[in-house]
Amino acid sequence: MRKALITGVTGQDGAYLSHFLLSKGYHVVGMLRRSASSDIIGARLRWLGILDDIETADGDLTDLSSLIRLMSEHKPDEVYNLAAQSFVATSWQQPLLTGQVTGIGAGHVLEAVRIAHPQARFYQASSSEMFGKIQQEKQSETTPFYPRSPYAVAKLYGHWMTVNYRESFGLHASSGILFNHESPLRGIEFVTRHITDGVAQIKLGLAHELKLGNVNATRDWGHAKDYVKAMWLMLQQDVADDYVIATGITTSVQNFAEIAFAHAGLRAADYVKVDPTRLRPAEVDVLRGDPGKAAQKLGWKSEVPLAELAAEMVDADLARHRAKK
Ligand code: NDP
Ligand code: GDR
Repeated sequence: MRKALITGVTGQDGAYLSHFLLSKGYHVVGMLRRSASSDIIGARLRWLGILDDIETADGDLTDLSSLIRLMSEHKPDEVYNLAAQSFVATSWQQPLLTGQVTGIGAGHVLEAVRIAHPQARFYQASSSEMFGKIQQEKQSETTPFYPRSPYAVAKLYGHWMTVNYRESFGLHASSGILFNHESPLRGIEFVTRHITDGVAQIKLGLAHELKLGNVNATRDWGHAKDYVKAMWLMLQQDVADDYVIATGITTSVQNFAEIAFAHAGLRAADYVKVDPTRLRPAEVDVLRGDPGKAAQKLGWKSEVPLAELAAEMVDADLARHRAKK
């Protein structure tokens, strides 16, 4: 039985990736950091009905010794580094912590692999945020980076360390440059989930307006369950490499809100209020990925269209709020 170690297993992608790997017959070890709320941190895994199907192990991205111990004890075939301080807006409030977790943390995992188990195949969760102030209209693996937040700067460190450890030490280390991907398990602070949760609350009479920041920003949004498959495909290749994972279509926040409200039979214009306190110190105005290399080399493509994704998210939020009522 093949064994995978996942950092960030309690997050959106960790939950979907665990589900996918279990369906492929893997033994999944999920690294958990210590929490005073251990009863709720497995909520996403529970939602997918797999909390009891994975093995959990203590560790923290900022604690190299815990990572080395994990590699030597479990000797995983595949290591997926998904853990991060992943909310861009928070990275201006906690820039150094973001650097330590999202940047240096990736270095720690690479070091643990190199020291304790260099045979493992390694996946780094890189991000389209690294393109930031875009240098090309469609961003591919060869597009120059221009990070616009402490989060993106930290992700660049993790990305280049992955490339460097592959080139320096021959590790099978791949970096997935993933564009935004969403689901009913998306954190509530991210804009799509903030919108679908707001739509559900308004529909059920629990709220009367939805505050948003920059509604003109556009993103290339796909479904998380499609994107975790791409992570796995990267580690099945004979040669490690870097891949952009995206739909190739970009949509504004405003447009996403209109789609989500319409699904609930409402008009976004009646409820959306722009709140300047939600604007960021520096914005990534537009992102649109070119998934051509992933299509050609991995045989991967995004399957779920945006309207279907938004509908699934609104329906899940409606069901959650109805259950609470
Ligand atoms: P989430 O924010 O949902 O999950 C982040 C995970 O990291 C959680 O499990 C969290 O644990 C864990 N974590 C945070 N700090 C530490 C730490 N110090 N030690 C150990 N674990 C820690 O992120 P997503 O699932 O959305 O994203 C997965 C990865 O992919 C992240 O690295 C993100 O930056 C990157 N990414 C995401 C994209 C997206 O659109 N979703 C696009 C491109 C990249 P806890 O539950 O305890 O807080
Ligand atoms: P992003 O996701 O920063 O792209 O990072 P987020 O959903 O937070 O923002 C997307 C865009 O929407 C604009 N926006 C708002 N954002 C939030 N959160 N709340 C609002 O009310 C709001 N109004 C407008 C933002 O300004 C931005 O332009 C996500 C994370 O998952 C990262 O970890 C990942 O690397 C990238 O996607 C790819």
